[in-house]
Amino acid sequence: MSTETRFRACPLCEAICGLELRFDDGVLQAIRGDKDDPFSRGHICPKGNAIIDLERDPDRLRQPLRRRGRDWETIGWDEALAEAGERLAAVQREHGEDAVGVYLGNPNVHHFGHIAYLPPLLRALRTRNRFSASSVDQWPHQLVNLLMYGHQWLLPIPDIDRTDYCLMLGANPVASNGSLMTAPGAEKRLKALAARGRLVVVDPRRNETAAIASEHLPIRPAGDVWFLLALLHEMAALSPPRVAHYGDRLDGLENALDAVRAFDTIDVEARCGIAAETVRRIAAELLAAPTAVVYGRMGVSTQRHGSLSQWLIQLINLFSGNLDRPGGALPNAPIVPVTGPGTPAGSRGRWHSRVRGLPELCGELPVAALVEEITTPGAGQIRALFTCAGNPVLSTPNGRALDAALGGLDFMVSVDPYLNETTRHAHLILPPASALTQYHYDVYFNAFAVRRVARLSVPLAERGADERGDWEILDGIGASHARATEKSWTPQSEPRELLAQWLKAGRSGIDLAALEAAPHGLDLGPLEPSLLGRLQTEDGRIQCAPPLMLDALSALSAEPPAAAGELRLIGRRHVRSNNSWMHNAPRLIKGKPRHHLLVHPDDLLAAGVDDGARARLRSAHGVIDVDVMASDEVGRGTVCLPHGFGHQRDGVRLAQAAQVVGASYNDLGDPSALDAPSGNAALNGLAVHLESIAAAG
Ligand SMILES: Nc1nc2c(c(=O)[nH]1)N[C@H]1C(S)=C(S)[C@@H](COP(=O)(O)OP(=O)(O)OC[C@H]3O[C@@H](n4cnc5c(=O)[nH]c(N)nc54)[C@H](O)[C@@H]3O)O[C@H]1N2
Ligand SMILES: Nc1nc2c(c(=O)[nH]1)N[C@H]1C(S)=C(S)[C@@H](COP(=O)(O)OP(=O)(O)OC[C@H]3O[C@@H](n4cnc5c(=O)[nH]c(N)nc54)[C@H](O)[C@@H]3O)O[C@H]1N2
Ligand code: SF4
Ligand SMILES: [Mo]
Repeated sequence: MSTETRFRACPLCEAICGLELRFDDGVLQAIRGDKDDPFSRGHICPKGNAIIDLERDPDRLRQPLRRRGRDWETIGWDEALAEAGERLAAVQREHGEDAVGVYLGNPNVHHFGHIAYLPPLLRALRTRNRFSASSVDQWPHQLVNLLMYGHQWLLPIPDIDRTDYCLMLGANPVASNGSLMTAPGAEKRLKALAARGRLVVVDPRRNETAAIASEHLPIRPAGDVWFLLALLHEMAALSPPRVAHYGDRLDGLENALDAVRAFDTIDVEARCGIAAETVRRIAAELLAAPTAVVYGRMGVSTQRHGSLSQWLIQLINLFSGNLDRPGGALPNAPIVPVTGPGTPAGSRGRWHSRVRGLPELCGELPVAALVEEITTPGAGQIRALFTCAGNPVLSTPNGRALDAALGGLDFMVSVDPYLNETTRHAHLILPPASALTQYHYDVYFNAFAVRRVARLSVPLAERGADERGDWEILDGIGASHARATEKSWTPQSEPRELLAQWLKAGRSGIDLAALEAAPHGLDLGPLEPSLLGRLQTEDGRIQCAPPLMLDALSALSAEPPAAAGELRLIGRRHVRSNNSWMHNAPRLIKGKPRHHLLVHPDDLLAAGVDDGARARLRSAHGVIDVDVMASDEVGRGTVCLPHGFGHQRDGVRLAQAAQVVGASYNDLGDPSALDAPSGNAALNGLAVHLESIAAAG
């Protein structure tokens, strides 16, 4: 038997851990964390090991599938790619360019083949009906970066390895491994932080990160904007802004502070459940710490006031002098730049969605509007859909309605290795070859990392002759669409050559040869201040008081306080789940079930539902049946359910996942619940009603 050990970065989550993979006679047998990766230092989670399951999965598609009524037939690549391009072009010829919609899911950003080869295809499709998982995720961050710093990816990263004090809201890196904060082995890093200084977690649930933190402050779902307003207000009462080192590069700070001061009579405890004196103490602690950083993530962004909250977080870091300062929040300076000349800075409102008139953000429309754009007749109606690495039926609000709407499309093509809840509606499924056969470089996650790092992943095996790499599929669709529309199509170089070009353009001095010579990756040092020199706003200053934020803030004053006795739904992630798509991996689904709705015991009593019973959960938009579990991790008024379940649907080819019980959170989702400035979906904080099945009738 021949045994070989090879290395690459994990393609599954933002932590980009280095992996050591053992192949026996060419077959992947074992995976460990790569202890020589200077960034991840041997860390691996159960999902990393589950790559073995993905490689062996008999349900994984390897050749194109074409629908034949209720059945599927396997077809060759040339035929499949030709048909994909031709049918998209045919719909556009008849109904206009916007009649083709696009949905891009989360894994796109995990594969160089997608990062580099999607943009030319999207340019060729010329549709304004572009949607992605960004609008159920980080849009508020992109919008606030754009408004304040002039570029969607001038993103200050919390310097968690060096800070003395971290206030963390709506994030659970111990389960999720950091997000817009690439930090492999986040748990170890945060434990070190808590030992060195203080880690305060603000979250409606005592999550896994709160369990290792110095302190947990339970907050009412979607109450963050009130907490952050009160916090900045208290800071401003305690100290003048510590902003001398920004010189004349600040614009509008006093305006912003005046707008915050206008909220001086708010009853913060009534609004968010955190007492005023606690807010005062946290303000003092933030100002007293030698270095401090506030970080807010998913739980903050996917709620009604996501953008306001992210704006206030930037202002708080700025006010305390910790923006663009070691130990605070600083943008990374990656060797393949995602900001600066030639990169899309971002935009808002260049066009609007047809039905609801929602503004475009950074070239896309809110995915919460996708259903109505498919089902509402008229010029510009979406009649064909291209999905790539996405499962919007389980991931976006109003998933059940989307499930139905997809069935009515004239044509749908999905680039995806699985026949799942979404792709079951496709006419063509184009499955990419394993990531292990592809070149990869983490263009985005190196840019979001808490250190300056770089790591190249080279193919560890050859793809099969009857398989295609992701980049080949995307290029192939573009070429056939161009043929069908009689346009020219210039294929890009192959991934290795393309990456070499990008590295050269980045002028870091690190070229492909240097990356190839460092199979475990390069550590280029800690984050360094660079924001002021990279601002892309028109006047080159930080815009502290963008009119869009000031308007949203004044609208907030009219919002009524939460009604007593209502239940608000929030989500959670588990280290053995990955959004909606890894429940087909046997090693991830074994053990106790993880789909339960967590309910405070008093709320169970009030609802007349027994611990462990199946009960009915209702929102204004849907009904699901859930298994409940009494838990004091959540306070009264908060119930908690993971997303990404709900696999029991006709025609899905996921033998393992089909046995995983649990309903889809997003079947309850309200497509009109948005963070208004960005259009991001307000997934968290949804009002729900719980009752026993018997009472529901
Ligand atoms: N209620 C609720 N909803 C949420 C969230 C939440 O916290 N709560 N989180 C939101 C967030 S943050 C996100 S990012 C979205 C995710 O939303 P999506 O990206 O739509 O969903 P995923 O579950 O990540 O689905 C990934 C899809 O990509 C496919 N795939 C996996 N690997 C590859 C590959 O290598 N190539 C290709 N072509 N396809 C691949 C999978 O089979 C699957 O179909 O969900 C959002 N939805
Ligand atoms: N194991 C695993 N890892 C993952 C993923 C996965 O599915 N599984 N998904 C990946 C993806 S796509 C992403 S975007 C990241 C997300 O990574 P994180 O941003 O860390 O997201 P979550 O782990 O969902 O944690 C969100 C927290 O927000 C809390 N929360 C909900 N509502 C509110 C609120 O109103 N206010 C406050 N303050 N908190 C609230 C929830 O209780 C939860 O603890 O994780 C990535 N990593
Ligand atoms: S933490 Fe993320 S990157 Fe690391 S092994 Fe797990 S899934 Fe892969
Ligand atoms: Mo995400």
